[in-house]
Amino acid sequence: EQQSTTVQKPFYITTAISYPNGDPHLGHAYEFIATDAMARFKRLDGFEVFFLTGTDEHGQKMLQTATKEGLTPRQLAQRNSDRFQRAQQGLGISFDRFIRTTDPDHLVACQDIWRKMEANGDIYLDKYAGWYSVRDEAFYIEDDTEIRDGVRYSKETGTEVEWTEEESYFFRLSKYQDKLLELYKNQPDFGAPRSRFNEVIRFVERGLEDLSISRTTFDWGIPVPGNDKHVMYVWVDALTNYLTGVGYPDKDSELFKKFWPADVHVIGKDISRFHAIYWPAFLMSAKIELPKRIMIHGHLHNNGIKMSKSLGNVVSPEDWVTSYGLDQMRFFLLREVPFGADGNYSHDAIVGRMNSDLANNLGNLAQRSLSMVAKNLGGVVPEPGEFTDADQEILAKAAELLGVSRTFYETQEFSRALEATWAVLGDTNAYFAEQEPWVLRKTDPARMATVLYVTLEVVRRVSLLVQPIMPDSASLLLDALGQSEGAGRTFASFDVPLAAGTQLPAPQPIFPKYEEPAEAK
Ligand code: ME8
Repeated sequence: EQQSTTVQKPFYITTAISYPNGDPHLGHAYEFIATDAMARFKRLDGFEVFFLTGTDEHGQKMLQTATKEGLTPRQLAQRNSDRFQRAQQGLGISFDRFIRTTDPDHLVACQDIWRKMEANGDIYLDKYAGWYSVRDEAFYIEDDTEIRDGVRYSKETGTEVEWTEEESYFFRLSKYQDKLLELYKNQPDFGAPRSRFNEVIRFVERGLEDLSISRTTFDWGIPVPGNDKHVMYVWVDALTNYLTGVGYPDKDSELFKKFWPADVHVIGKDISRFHAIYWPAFLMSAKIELPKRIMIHGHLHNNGIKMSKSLGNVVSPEDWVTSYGLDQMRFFLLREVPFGADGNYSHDAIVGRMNSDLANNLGNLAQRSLSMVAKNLGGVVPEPGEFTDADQEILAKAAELLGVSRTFYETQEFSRALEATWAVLGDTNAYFAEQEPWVLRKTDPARMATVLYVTLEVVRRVSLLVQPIMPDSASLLLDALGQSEGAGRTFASFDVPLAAGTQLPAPQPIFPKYEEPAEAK
């Protein structure tokens, strides 16, 4: 086949690596699902995808939590990293590697990039005296802190900071201020969305101080090469995971040559500075190509209340899967909130989406057209007659959806891709109601067959396109439409119309309406 001989373009995408100092929450799930949808979309669109995710296991926060729980940091990391990996599997996350920063190859990568930055004259030994937030694993200058009730907090994140004084290696971040501003100017899409990227740019414009990049007061980290009194600052270690994942420091490896630089790092708004300032500066210093894009998503709130471990209002992703179904949850999270924005979730909001978007607009349309084909046409895809203007109009709208989706996925605007898709479903429902195929059944069976064909053809295109978001349900829909597995379900088959004569299996409802559990008040 022609398909198999074409060279696939590579696409490298990552999530942030989670701190496994607690259990995965819905905010984590949101990021995993969005990144997974992107990875799946690119695979279906003919790219060779490498999708990296994992856990960020070193640092003072992990050490503190372990001590509290009576575990060694290694035991805590092992237990909770496993939980994160299982949670990802439960969410259908199609990662290619689950990296742990305690993996042996990661130590090699970190020590290598350190030596490169050092060789470039960007690392020096001095003394750090300043404010450190263990919760954020971040250093703050005094002006960015404030005292409330005798306790000092970071103004920006509200986390407690503590005075820290120790011998430390520093990275010459100040040297990169102009180079970073130049990067932001030359590559206006380096950070997205624009509003969040602008915050980063303003921060750099205010001036950068050199960054403390090692610690001596604990040893749960990667030893600094040549001085193992020091462990690396956890963010040097954490960011380097994106290189380790594709074979660094072996720059001649197949993996590295194919996939570096990364196409997209998907991260949340609280860690944009680390990714859009420190990370490119480290890479410039080590003379490694920069990633193409940092996609900064917003945070999810429970009816306006931020979720966090310390507030005790963490929602477990598993509970969501149990209550609503995996595909329903994946759909809701990506449809409800524009990806760069903060957003709310609530039981009512997800039930609303399940019932109107999924059960009514998609599920019902598929079920009604498929069961009419089953009942009246022996379950065989009919040969359509000549298309009317109404037929052509709806078919044309559906045919545009791949291009529209590509454009929105390119910028991770999942909600807009789905909105456009559901607009066509809305039009198709209106078309179906207008055409009244159930009346045509008696008056003009040939015309009924054409209307059913057109409707199924829209459902086919939509089913192909929603695979990245709802892999299981889309697969059931494509089964119901008699579409062969594998290549028949990639976007290469988007323009291959339903073949008349295809025998379809008996239709099964795919998107049930949400019903309150019996014991609920
Ligand atoms: O920051 N809504 O790990 P982490 C949406 N280890 N996203 C949220 C969220 C919420 N309520 N809460 C957190 C770390 N996130 C570092 C990353 S990367 C080299 C190192 C997102 O477990 C958060 O923004 O605290 C981040 O992108 C991810 O979850 C992991 O957060």
